[in-house]
Amino acid sequence: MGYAGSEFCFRNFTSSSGMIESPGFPDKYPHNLECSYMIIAPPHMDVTLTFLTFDLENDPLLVGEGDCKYDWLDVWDGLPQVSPLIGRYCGTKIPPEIQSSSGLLSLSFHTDMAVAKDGFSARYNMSHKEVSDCEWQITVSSVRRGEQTP
Ligand SMILES: [Ca+2]
Repeated sequence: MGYAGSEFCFRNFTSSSGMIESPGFPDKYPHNLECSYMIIAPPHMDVTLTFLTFDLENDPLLVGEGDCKYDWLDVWDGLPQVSPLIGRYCGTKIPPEIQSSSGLLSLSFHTDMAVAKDGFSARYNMSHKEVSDCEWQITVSSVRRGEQTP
């Protein structure tokens, strides 16, 4: 079909919210895909990804979660292949809500040469990082008179 390498298959998302769908969604996705999507938040922002629909070719011999053999969606907490893998998903079970810790989420969508399903759609949102402990700012107000008198 020629999706590979097209704008449908490699895309960066930088607006504050948006939708990511498999190529051709809601129709069946093409075979032999190696798609890559990156959601890139500005500094001090994080990304939350929420799946709305999910239907990828199932692996009937699936032993454990993440053992998908045919079609799968990988979600990385950062750059693809090099950052921690949050999960590998296939079948019809909708993945849990996913949050980045680095302001960057990557999705790798792989399909093999046979059996296509409807694919996936997900919504992402960027939000300000929650203030972490190391960013506490301590201010000491002046000691009230009267409390120090003996
Ligand atoms: Ca397939």
